[in-house]
Amino acid sequence: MKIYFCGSIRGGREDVHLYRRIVDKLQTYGTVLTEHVSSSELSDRGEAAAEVGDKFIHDRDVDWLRQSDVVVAEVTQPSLGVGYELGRAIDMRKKIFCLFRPSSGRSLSAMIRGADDGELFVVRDYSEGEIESILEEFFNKLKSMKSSQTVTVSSEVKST
Ligand code: 6IA
Repeated sequence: MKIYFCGSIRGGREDVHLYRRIVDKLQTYGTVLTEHVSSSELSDRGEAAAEVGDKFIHDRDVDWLRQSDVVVAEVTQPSLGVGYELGRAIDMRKKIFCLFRPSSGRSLSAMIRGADDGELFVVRDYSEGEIESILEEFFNKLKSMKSSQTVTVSSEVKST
């Protein structure tokens, strides 16, 4: 499974330790295309950032988004880039799971909270201690949905 993880970069790196925990857990379910988002060494001053440029970053990330099977976003720290990625992912009909911490004292954008349709786009409020268990819950549900779809498809094939 290819997983696209979204977390704030230029929007602020205060939650990077949580991004690391999320990515560690996500890696038990598949390949995380955007592992760098959780790196505490990611820096705008680095030579690598200057060399590749913003257009390269944008085009490569949109391409990864297209390739992904599921999108997981930590949305507590407001980030234009994360909001943009989520909008593009909705348009691509991706399965999206957003994580928000009410204990931050922030109020999540209505454009994210209001996009929850209980199916393809889900927003989940959580506290730090729950990270691993809510991801387990989400991926177990996803796996059982996928296997029931496979059963339906294979029985449809048999009946024709
Ligand atoms: O607006 P933001 O920078 O907070 O947007 C963060 C989101 O956009 C993340 O979920 C990433 O997937 C994507 N993104 C933004 N900047 C980068 C980046 N380098 N590299 C990869 N993905 C990015 C920016 C320069 C860096 C060396 C600091």
